[in-house]
Amino acid sequence: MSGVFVFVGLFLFCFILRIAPPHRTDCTQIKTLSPRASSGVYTIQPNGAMTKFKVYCEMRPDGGWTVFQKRSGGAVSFRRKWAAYKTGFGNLTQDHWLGLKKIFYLTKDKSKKWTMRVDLWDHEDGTAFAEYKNFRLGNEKTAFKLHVGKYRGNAGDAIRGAYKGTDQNGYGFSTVDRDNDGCSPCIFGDIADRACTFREGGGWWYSKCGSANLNGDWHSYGEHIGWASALHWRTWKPPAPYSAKATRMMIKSV
Ligand SMILES: [Ca+2]
Repeated sequence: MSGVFVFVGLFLFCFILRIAPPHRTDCTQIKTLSPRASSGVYTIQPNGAMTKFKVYCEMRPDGGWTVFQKRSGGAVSFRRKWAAYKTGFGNLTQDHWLGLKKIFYLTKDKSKKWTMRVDLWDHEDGTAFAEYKNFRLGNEKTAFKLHVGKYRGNAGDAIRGAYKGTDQNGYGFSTVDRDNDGCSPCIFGDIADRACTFREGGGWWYSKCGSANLNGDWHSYGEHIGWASALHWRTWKPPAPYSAKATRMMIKSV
């Protein structure tokens, strides 16, 4: 008789496992499981993350993308310290930075490979993009070191840089209160800077400053050319520093 109960119990246990929804690890998985899922805010818990957190998912025909940076105006300041860049700030449905720790948790899962996409919008109704294979961040001990693989796109590979010796791939993150930028000092013409954040404001994977920084101050049309601190992708619109009207950075697992 007890054998029957064990059998029924096992059957029920397996049944519950079958119908329990798998926990959501990232936007790509959500889109794969629910192909008609729409763009919006979802709660996820990547494998290896201690807690759940919310992200904005950009659902596109090529998959679900987890957004980690969005700029579209000056309402949210990106002049923030290490602690803010680590945990994230802003409003997920509007301008925000998801947080280095969350990006780290997403990309530390070695069973997945990640593509990072940068979308840029200019002030003249133009757009451009850059995609990088094998994107991941190191842990906090490495200052969330940036790793990117092969580039493709039409915005140029600003992470590897428009100038020699400014490759941001393999560099740690810097903020006004955490200097990992490789300048001690850097010489720009007749100016010597010890920290890129003095010029650029927001946090980034600066490498002797370099050619990419989408976390500087936002500038409106008419004020969008020539500022050191702005939304730069120098391979896109050289040579004068051009500040994008809007930007988005996001990742997709493959
Ligand atoms: Ca420095």
